[in-house]
Amino acid sequence: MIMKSIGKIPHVSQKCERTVWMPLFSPRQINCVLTMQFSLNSFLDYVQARHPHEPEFHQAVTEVFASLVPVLEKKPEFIRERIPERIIEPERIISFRVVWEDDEGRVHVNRGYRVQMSSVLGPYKGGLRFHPSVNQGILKFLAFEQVFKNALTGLPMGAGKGGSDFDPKGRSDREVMRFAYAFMNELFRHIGKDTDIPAGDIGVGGREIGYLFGKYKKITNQFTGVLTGKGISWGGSLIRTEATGFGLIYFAQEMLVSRGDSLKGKRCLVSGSGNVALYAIKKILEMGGTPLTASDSSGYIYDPKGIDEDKWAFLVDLKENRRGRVKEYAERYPEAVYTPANPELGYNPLWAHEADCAFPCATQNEVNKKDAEHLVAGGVKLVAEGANMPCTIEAVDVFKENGVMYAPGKAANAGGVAVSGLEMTQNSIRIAWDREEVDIRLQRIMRNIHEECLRVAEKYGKPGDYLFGANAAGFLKVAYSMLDQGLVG
Ligand code: NDP
Ligand code: 2IT
Repeated sequence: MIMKSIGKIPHVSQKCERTVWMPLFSPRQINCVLTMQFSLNSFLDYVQARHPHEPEFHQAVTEVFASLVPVLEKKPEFIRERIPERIIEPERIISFRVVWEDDEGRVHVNRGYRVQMSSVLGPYKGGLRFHPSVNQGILKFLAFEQVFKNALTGLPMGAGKGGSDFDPKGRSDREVMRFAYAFMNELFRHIGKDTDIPAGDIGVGGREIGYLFGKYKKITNQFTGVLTGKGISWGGSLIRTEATGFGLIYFAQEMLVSRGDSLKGKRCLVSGSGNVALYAIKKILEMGGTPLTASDSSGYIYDPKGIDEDKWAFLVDLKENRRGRVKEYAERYPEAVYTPANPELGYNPLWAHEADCAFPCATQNEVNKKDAEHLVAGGVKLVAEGANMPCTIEAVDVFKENGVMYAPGKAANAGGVAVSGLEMTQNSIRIAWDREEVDIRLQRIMRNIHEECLRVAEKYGKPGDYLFGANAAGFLKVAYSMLDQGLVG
């Protein structure tokens, strides 16, 4: 067995997953060890030593490779060809200075990035995040997740992620425009409709894509599908705005239907109030469920009567047009309770309400072990991730131990990038499909991802394990394609 044989190698600690790789072997010996065998602990030590100070990236790699041990055991050619080491190494990382001027004439300096992770299945594809927490490690984790997610969609897309530590909150439209222009002044030389196609993520929505696209067009003198999430009148796709949230709920519905159940009548906890959360809430309503919560970084609202169509319209106007805070929801609807965020608590009380389903749609690591225990105690039977890696590894363990159905983001939130792929197709053939056409294709893609996760999980003797199924199905597609293309793959 692979794990056992590695356990005999001296000086490679098996006690702690976070020990630093000790260079007690020559590079040739290490190469030999890695070529013949795979050990999760040794591999994670190697990742730690090679990519230090990037906890989110380590977390994402750990979660994926913990699943992949049974896959790698059956495929020695992946170890021989160093697929694990290759797949975690970005093909290219671009980091650049972004200088812009605010409305008072003050000069600001931000850092911009694009992590071009994998082009084995198609041009680099993935969002841009504008948030003060952005750093290289966070973008590497997001780009790594994107590799498997994009593979699962079945569309010809490689993977990338980018962004900046710029904080759009409280900035005027003109300030956001000047920042976006300055960002594109450098990014434009690294992207293109057949090279790398960015889109939105946290802090990057229709407004930002508009400024970025306008600047790209101006510099290059080309009107191409270089970005997705564009406005409908200038090359965007219908349903792209709704796609991630809609796709998430289509996926959850598939999960429930596979157990002879449905979303009808289900009480749902949703975090976030951005692009993903808003359209997840909308689709929960359409499916006959009751959304009970929404949040932003300042706090959350709990509406015991449920967020209905009118309240949803209020929330959309508040968030998309007025860029307000969810607190205003409770001021408008007194039956709702607003609870300010309190990080010192060590858990988020949003997840402690009684419910049937939970959809974390804000950001990474927003559901920890304690939150997961609260969800289980509150009766939640299904957790599907709208955000990327919102649940910690310990939280996922709690779901597993308690029989909670759990779908990782790389499967459940793939609807956004899937419709981005459909936007690229429409741009290429210079046609705009109607809403129904795009929605049907989105539903079909989410159904296929659901089936593929279950099929691969079943094949490896892990029926119903969506985490394993998503990681293994995504990995196998990418790994075989890398073998096909040789060492540049
Ligand atoms: P938005 O910027 O539209 O909304 C983000 C929401 O999450 C806001 O309500 C925001 O509150 C909240 N939030 C962000 N950071 C934090 C934080 N550190 N703590 C608490 N709340 C926070 O982003 P999206 O809805 O597009 O993205 C949400 C998640 O979904 C991300 O993980 C993203 O990577 C993922 N995703 C997005 C896709 C897309 O197509 N947009 C596709 C697939 C996944 P506030 O306004 O106060 O910051
Ligand atoms: O995380 C994601 O999948 C996204 N932010 C969407 C990426 C895209 O290219 O549409």
